[in-house]
Amino acid sequence: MKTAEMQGTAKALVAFGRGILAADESLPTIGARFAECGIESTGESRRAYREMLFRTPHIAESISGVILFDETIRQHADDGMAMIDVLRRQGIIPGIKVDRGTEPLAFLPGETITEGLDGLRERLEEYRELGARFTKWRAVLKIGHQLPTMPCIAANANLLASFAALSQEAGLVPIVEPEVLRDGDHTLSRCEEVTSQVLRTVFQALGDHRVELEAVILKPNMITPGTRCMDRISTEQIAEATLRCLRGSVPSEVPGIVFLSGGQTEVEATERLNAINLRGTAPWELSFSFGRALQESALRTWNGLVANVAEAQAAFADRARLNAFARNGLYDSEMEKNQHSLVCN
Ligand code: 5MM
Repeated sequence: MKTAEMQGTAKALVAFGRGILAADESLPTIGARFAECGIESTGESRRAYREMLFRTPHIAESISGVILFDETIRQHADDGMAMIDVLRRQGIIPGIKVDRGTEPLAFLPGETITEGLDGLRERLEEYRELGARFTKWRAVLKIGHQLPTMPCIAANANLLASFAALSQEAGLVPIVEPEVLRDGDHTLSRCEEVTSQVLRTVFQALGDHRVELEAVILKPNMITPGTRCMDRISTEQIAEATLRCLRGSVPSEVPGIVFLSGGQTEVEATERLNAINLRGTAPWELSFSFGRALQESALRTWNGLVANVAEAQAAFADRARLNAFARNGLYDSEMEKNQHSLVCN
């Protein structure tokens, strides 16, 4: 019963023409994003910002699910409705980030482990009771001189698998996010090599932990060169390398792959998602679970002011719609010119 429900949820999350909004920024991350716009980060400003996003008219046409932060799942909208019900009323599936961030790994300088397994079984029960239907856990891998190390990859893969197993035990679909960071001067092929190794290790661990792959969603990075790499790489090369990596690492039972944006610009992330979807058939749905690449224009437009809500919602709706097109391979860069809001001050 639980398995059938989870498979249905997983399919709905990666349904044709829709994708996921990652709105699960932890307090330091949302604080940094707000600070860039001069907005003070308080419980109330975070609540108002997220209510603005979730109440965007017709947003469920492009957004299938939203990943929430623990604070948000307990908050209420201006009219007293639980935030999670604002999403459900829109026809959006609520999910929850359950990891508790990263800590440095002892004796492995520059590498981190993701924490959050302690008490997770009880927290998952509570989140399901509150209405969440999927979960997310992010592991962070850094490319550098002799990095990432195998112990770091293996430790994070095992934690992702433990998280996924516990989530499914609670009837929640796990989004497994092993993010290989873009920071660095590494080449496209180095990113492909590392990401392939990470993904293979993660799927080995998921199998060892008897996780049902039909009820798992993978949230990987696209294969890109490092942010300080000087090579000129085309969108098509990125799409080709990304698909080659996924074909060699991700079992076909997985229903969907939703990319993180990882600091790409909004337009870059959309163009690359589109190119990936244009390159022929793949066994999985290929969609998005962007944070920054869905929110950047909306956040800058909102700027903490009630007066800007409608315009910010238009900016969010535009970006979500363009990514929904890209997720179907139907995006064209000309579409960027016809949006409501071309904002970024
Ligand atoms: C939205 O940011 C998420 C939370 O990150 P922190 O725990 O570090 O605050 C993050 O996991 C996000 O879901 C993914 O990294 C994708 O976001 P981007 O911005 O890379 O698309």
